[in-house]
Amino acid sequence: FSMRDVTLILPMHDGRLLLGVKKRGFGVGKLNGFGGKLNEGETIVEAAARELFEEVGIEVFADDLKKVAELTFLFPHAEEDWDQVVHVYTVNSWRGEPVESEEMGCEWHSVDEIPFDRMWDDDKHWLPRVLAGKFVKGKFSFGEDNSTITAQEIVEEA
Ligand code: 6OG
Repeated sequence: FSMRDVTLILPMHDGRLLLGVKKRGFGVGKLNGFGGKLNEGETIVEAAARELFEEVGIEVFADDLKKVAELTFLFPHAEEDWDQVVHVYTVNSWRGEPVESEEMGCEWHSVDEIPFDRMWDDDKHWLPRVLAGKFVKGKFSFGEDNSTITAQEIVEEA
């Protein structure tokens, strides 16, 4: 089997990061970037642009998406389809104003005060490096509760 590709997009403006609050599904209640699975026939950046529009109402050009990380998440205690490769992008220009959707609320946070306690356990490990301008490759395994990290590997590329 091959792991599914998923997108995660972090809109940034003026030293602040726009984060979504997931209202349902995988990771409900957590603060996170925007994104999700690919539709049939879509490229990863097309999927990223679509998810941004669907979840928070902003429109981006594919060329403005900057890939900043590639993260593999393994959930040995969950069903196999939880395992995923998350392609992470930042974007700093878009059309429209962020709006809440049925699926997602949204909040701006200063890059100096990211509320890691409200985010996935892995974020505190890779997001600070991304905010410092690094490209990060990471692999995280989660324990029986499917939310605590039991093993991790992070490689930073300049
Ligand atoms: P759906 O599969 O519900 O979208 N995602 C994660 N993001 C972070 N920061 N950490 C994780 O640690 C994550 N696992 C999944 C990818 C799920 C969304 O949540 C992200 C997608 O943007 C395990 O459609």
